[in-house]
Amino acid sequence: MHRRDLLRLLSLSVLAGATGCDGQSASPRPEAFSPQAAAGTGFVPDVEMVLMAAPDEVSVLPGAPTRVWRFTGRLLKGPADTLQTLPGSYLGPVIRLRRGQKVRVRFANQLAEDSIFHWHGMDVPESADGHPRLAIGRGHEYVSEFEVTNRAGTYWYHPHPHMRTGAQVYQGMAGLLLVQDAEEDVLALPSGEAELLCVLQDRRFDARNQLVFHSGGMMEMMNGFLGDRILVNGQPQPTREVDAAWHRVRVLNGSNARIYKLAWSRDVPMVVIGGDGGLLEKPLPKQALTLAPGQRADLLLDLTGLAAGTEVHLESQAFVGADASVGGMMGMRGGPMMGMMGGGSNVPNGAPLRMMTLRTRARKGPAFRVPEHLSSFDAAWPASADATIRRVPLTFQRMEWSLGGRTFEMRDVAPEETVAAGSTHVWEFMNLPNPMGMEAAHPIHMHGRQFRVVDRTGGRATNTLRAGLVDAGWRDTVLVLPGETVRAQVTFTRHPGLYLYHCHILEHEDMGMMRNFRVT
Ligand SMILES: [Cu+2]
Repeated sequence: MHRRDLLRLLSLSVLAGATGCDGQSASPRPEAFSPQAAAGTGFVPDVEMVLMAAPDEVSVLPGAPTRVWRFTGRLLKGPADTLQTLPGSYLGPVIRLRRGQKVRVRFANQLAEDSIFHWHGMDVPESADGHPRLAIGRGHEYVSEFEVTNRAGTYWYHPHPHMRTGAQVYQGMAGLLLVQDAEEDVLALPSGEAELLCVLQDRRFDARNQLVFHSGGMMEMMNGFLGDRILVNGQPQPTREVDAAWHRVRVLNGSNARIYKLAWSRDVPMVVIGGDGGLLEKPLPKQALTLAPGQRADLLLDLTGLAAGTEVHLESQAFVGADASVGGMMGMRGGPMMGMMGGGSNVPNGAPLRMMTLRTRARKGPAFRVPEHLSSFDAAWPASADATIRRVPLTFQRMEWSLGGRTFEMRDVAPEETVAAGSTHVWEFMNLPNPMGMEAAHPIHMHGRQFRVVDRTGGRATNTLRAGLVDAGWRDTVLVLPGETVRAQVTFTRHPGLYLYHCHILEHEDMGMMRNFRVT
């Protein structure tokens, strides 16, 4: 027996003992698959940590604490600032990694149900990608190992078990992963107190401050779950005292289904410097920024020149709910049928929101000038003339959302879903009209490598989310509005194995709007 296997067995028995777990409640791993073996021998990590998923209680609203499920981290090896706890938040630790680091993560599941988690946006080996067939039961540990090859950017991690992703993320299971590299270092972007991390999520609470999730009602599955309170890092409408200085604001839409149209109050411009997969070529000023579930935005914010005590709010501007959510012949476009069908939230998609307040102090920050040029990596994107073209209709059929005419089967891979490692494809995500009028905006996420948006055609010119879309730069999640076709060019990972692509409205994903692709 290898030493590592012995250690693993020991840690399992320790975990089982710690919870009084008798071992019978722990379900066996559904497939013989050894991440240790897959990662190969001789892997010497620069960073090693335990990420434990377990029930906990946190204070969210005044009064009783809220029961959540959350990740907690413990660093075993690596730089001391690798893990950062967000104060007062149910979110998992912020993990800071550098490009080139070798990382080993020991995922310990102390939840009452199976789980596994995914490094969203990261190009990692199959064994570290969090496919639902790899979910482990309570008391078990899953070891994943990978080298950080992604460029600097804002990534994240969240569970990915079969049909339970929405529920587990909703209970609190998510965290940020920030990658740094030399290209980003050169820019000396605002950091420390001047770097604001904002994870946007919506939740519903009962009278005892406990989370209320959907009941599986038809409209909530069709639309995706919408809460009626917006939380930033797990807190409702937080206010932060900040210097009258430049800030870097990194935003993740970690909501199950809600789309935001982000803007600052006081007409403070939104300066976008990065997206899902790192920095853009140059700063992009926007009036408002559409951010769909799963997507990230990297922003610069100029608060210099503001008098002490000035408040700037992060808002979501109003948009037409039907531009994002399900329509249909049954009069469900926000009509009276909505409530009867279990539409649920009294804060529909598109309702204007105030999410966070920044209040300036008298103190000024260090001088900063926005770089004219951010990244040459971004400019070097070659549009491929000989890419393999594949059409992927997004449709509503047989009362299900589907991808390419199919829904998720644990190991099923269609011929057109089999791709050669390192090959370049253009996948055309076609959000097709449905005879019943059932249509929705779908944020389509591909695991593995980041992709580029080649173009976006069709749809309604009047769609109120369209002006806020940012398709520039490297993306892993792209919002396809009703009637649109988005062409995405991807060069697949060099790691062989089974990966996923899916809608990141988590209720759609859990309903089966997800498929495997196999890299050969
Ligand atoms: Cu969807």
